[in-house]
Amino acid sequence: MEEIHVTSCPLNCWDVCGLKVTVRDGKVAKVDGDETHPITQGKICARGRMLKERANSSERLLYPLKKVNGQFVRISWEQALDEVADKLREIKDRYGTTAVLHSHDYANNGLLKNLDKRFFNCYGGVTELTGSLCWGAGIEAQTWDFGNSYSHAPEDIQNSRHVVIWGRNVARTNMHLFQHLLAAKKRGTKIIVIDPLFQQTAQIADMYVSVKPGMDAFLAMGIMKEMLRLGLEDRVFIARHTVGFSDVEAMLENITMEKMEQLTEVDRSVMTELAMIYGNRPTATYLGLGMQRYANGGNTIRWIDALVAISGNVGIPGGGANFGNLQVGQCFDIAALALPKRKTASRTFTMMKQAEGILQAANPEIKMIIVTCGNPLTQVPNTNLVKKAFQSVDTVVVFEQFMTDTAALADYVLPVTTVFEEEDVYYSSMYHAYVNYGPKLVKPPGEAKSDLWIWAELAKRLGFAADFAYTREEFLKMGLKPLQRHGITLERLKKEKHLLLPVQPVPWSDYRFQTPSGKYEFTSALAQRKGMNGKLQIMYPAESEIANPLLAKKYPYRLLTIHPLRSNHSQHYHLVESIQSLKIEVSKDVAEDKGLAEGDKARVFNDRGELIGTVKILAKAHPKTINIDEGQWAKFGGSVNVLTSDRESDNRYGSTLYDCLVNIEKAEND
Ligand SMILES: Nc1nc2c(c(=O)[nH]1)N[C@H]1C(S)=C(S)[C@@H](COP(=O)(O)OP(=O)(O)OC[C@H]3O[C@@H](n4cnc5c(=O)[nH]c(N)nc54)[C@H](O)[C@@H]3O)O[C@H]1N2
Ligand SMILES: Nc1nc2c(c(=O)[nH]1)N[C@H]1C(S)=C(S)[C@@H](COP(=O)(O)OP(=O)(O)OC[C@H]3O[C@@H](n4cnc5c(=O)[nH]c(N)nc54)[C@H](O)[C@@H]3O)O[C@H]1N2
Ligand code: SF4
Ligand SMILES: [Mo]
Repeated sequence: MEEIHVTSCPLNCWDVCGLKVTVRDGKVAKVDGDETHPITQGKICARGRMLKERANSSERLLYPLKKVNGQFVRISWEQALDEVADKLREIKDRYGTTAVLHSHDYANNGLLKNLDKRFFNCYGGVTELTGSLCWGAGIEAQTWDFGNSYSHAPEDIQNSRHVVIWGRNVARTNMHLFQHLLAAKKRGTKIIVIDPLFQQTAQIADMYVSVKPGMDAFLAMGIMKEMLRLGLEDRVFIARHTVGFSDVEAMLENITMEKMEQLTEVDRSVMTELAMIYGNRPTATYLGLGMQRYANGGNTIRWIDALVAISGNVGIPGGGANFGNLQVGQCFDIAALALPKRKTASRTFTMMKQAEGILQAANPEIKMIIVTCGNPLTQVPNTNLVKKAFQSVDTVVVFEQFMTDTAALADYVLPVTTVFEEEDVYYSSMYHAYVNYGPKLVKPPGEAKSDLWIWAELAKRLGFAADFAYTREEFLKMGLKPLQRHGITLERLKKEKHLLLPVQPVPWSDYRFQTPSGKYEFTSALAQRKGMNGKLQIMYPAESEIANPLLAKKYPYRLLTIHPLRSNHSQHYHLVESIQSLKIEVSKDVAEDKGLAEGDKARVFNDRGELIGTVKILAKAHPKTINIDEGQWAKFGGSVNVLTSDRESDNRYGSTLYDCLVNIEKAEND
């Protein structure tokens, strides 16, 4: 029997595609795009198609596992749940609930994945992770500037005269924006790409700017200085809707164009041209996550926001400083699902510094880690420290679909369902504002269970069964409740498969900003309330010639660790043979300096660790730049995070994954 169903891609991605899944004899036989989805229109990427392989793989975890004398042995669910619950009870009695750490990330965009928080809050409140490896620095920066991080609707790009793609690898990571760019280009819209690596998106650009990694704030400043010199700024917007502009002017007066050319390695003429582009409204800016993963990352995003603001591109069709689109997630009642008021104790570590947090925790020490929707051993910076920290804890419990590097370290591994094996609704606060319905299409293999089932079973054993005595449908309705008055219900969603959420297609068009002053804040009151300098600043990456010349002498090359093409983070490597090795991409000058040829084995190293891989020479990349894609498994060459730093960004909410100096040398071919 064959049936075709419409559902959603659950992967952590800009696009949240509508999928069309063929089910044959109770198994997923094919994953295609849903042509009726207004944004994604039937086009999906290989990662989405591979959800079939993820579901059907012979490597799926099928039974609960317990480590005994260093080896995993199969145990029953009854035993697994009883033992984990007993430990949770004992920890609560002896040390307090914050002796448990919940380590997680955003592996699945399902609404019901928020029920993990409900479990931990009802348990009493555990040590939670704050900030984000992904976009934390930029979200906080936009919150200081606008009061929130909102993007324009995808179709609004039709109103843009120019589109600036700033540090976003669109063709690889955001394929439907790439489709829009191709269409915009046909209409005559000018496309500008600012990126130290010349990627596929740059190939279609009318103008490509290669910037020195981590120095984008100086580029934005150079453009602004030229804009003010040429009188291209929007004085009406600045006067009516902003505060702190005189601080910006003062800052720009004190820095010369020559200095900015030198810092960015971008010619002044390019800055002048960009000033004219920004002045010739509307210009849309699509910021990626690239330039905010530095120690100065929040400040960088703030300078780019400031450029968008002074050029009058805020709140107008075709404009925008498009970074996150938090208005999407804000449509749902997450608190009704998570019950934050139920916790009576709390402690936080930042996502970046979870390893240090674990190793240094006192009163109470961390006695147990529960990992869900995340693979910290490959994805969190400073892998060697993460490994040490996780190994130091008595009990590590991992809910997983596969035996990842993190699962391999665990004491208990609990097998969970994949997307087509459970019902949920999916959305992402990164790009478009459609919510997609995802029905349960097939039975899970072996004894795999949903995360929700596990939480409910543990809750029963810990005395708060009532908090989980709801059906999936009831939980979904809880989360969707605020949407009812907009006519968005679970029933309609089931019928129509995707619905547009009530968000603003052109944010800030009413100029009512969510900042303390109600205006766009060049100088942030919120930052000042948090005890930080609210002014825009001159800041450098932490691992740079300027900030740390000694380190730069020892490790003269900048390492980027961008997202892989064929895998969503670590989720596909084990399923695609051709990517099961470590590729080291180097700019031409690095290859020349070090006598490296294409295909050579090389060793990349710094004080935190080392990796060995195969050299690929990049035809066009900023000098002194190396890239190793993130997400690789230990058995296929190792995660690049053995090299990255766990330092937090300037505003403390983001990572500094791309702020990393290394050296490279030829390794012996084996
Ligand atoms: N194929 C694929 N797609 C994905 C994902 C995936 O793993 N694989 N992951 C999804 C997720 S979770 C996310 S967060 C998004 C991320 O989407 P992107 O923001 O596109 O992510 P990155 O891979 O970090 O690429 C950022 C770009 O910034 C550039 N860059 C690095 N440093 C700098 C700098 O200092 N200045 C400037 N101007 N540019 C810089 C890099 O060269 C790269 O081209 O992608 C999503 N889509
Ligand atoms: N060096 C470097 N490091 C990075 C990045 C980078 O660009 N460079 N990118 C960062 C970014 S943007 C992000 S978002 C993070 C992502 O970090 P993670 O979210 O930790 O990365 P994933 O590889 O997606 O791992 C998620 C794990 O969750 C499992 N999983 C999937 N669905 C479910 C589910 O429904 N339930 C449970 N229990 N498990 C599930 C998968 O099998 C997978 O092993 O990585 C960050 N790390
Ligand atoms: S990974 Fe992203 S682009 Fe690919 S199918 Fe899923 S949502 Fe679409
Ligand atoms: Mo991310």
